[in-house]
Amino acid sequence: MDFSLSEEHIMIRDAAREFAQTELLPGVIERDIKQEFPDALVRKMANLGFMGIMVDPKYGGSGMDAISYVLIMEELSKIDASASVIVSVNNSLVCYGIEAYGTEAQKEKYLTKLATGESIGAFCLSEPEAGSDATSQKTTAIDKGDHYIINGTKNWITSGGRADVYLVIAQTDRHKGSHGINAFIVEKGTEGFHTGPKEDKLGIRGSDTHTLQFNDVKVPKENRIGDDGFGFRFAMKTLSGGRIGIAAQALGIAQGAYELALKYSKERKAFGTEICNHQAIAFKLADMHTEIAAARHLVMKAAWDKDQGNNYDMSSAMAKLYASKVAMEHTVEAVQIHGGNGFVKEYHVERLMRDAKITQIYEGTSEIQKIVISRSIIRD
Ligand code: COS
Repeated sequence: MDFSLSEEHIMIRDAAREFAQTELLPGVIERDIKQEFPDALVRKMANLGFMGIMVDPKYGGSGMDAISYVLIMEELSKIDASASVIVSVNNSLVCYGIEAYGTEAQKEKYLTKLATGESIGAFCLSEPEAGSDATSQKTTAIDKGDHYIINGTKNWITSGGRADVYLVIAQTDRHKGSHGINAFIVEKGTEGFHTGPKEDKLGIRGSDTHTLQFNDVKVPKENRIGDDGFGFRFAMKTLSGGRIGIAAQALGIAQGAYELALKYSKERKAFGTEICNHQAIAFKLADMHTEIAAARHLVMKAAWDKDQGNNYDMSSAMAKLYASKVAMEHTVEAVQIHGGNGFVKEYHVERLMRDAKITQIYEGTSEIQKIVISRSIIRD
């Protein structure tokens, strides 16, 4: 057993840390207030290889491992969770989905542009009446021989208004249940495909979240991913990797809030001493440090499972469940340590607290993670 990072991993982490400090930090408060998508920063992240971290270099990717991916995600999320979710969805849900399960033609046409950041990807599973209950897809895709016709509504879609390539999950045969679902690649601008208004969100306000409408959208058959009926398993497999990314995002949010709280507690004085010298604050810092370290171990274990070729359905669910809980609880504590200053934007922790909440909801709520974990332990 070896808990140390390799020299290469340290270099990757430090490059992401440097980028987050110098590029993401300066405008992060303003982007949050204005709900501004970081277009220029996405291009810079693409130049660093962050949009296709794990993709094979022959498709324009960086060819890194999942450990590198979580290191990058943690560093970006410490500063700007809106930027990091764009990276996470593009990497784990869209690039991975196409690389692992797409045809060679799909990879050549779509993956290279996604991995280099020339295109941005979105993953469309959630619907107004099918969020956690993902088999109850109402969006339909009717087989018309050489093409499908898609009708329906998808919502809470990350990068919904900005993406170029959309992976759309739809029902092709409702009598077959989860085996009657397929996944399709839909291009922006396809006739009948409309983007609804942008959501006004509590957190990750710099990311671009929309409802999407599909009205008789014609998609060629070669854009279906995998064999007929593979769509639900495709979504589940892809989301398992996505959950590693979101767990790392939650870890980064928690670590960012902890670092700010520690620094503040060493500077702020009350009752004649720095507040870190009061046990009420010191014990909060001890809990944060311990639980964030535990979350990091779970996140690393899930990434390691993926790199080893092990099944990571359960380890990714455990990492996301725990890291998101730690992020939520300790960002609240970071605000508390900052007192009145924690309640104003300038000190960053109120934003991290708002950003933390979504990590307990998207890519499977905490309750869904408990279903995945409990089913795995009962089955095994
Ligand atoms: N890998 C491969 N196959 C899987 C799988 C996985 N990780 N998870 C489920 N399946 C298969 C099952 O084996 C089953 O196949 P069979 O019918 O051949 O036995 C099929 O898929 C249906 O699975 P299951 O019966 O477990 O479906 P449920 O309706 O009970 O739902 C949960 C399972 C709750 C785990 C699933 O709906 C889920 O993850 N929901 C949350 C979705 C989500 O994350 N939404 C957020 C959207 S992205 S922001």
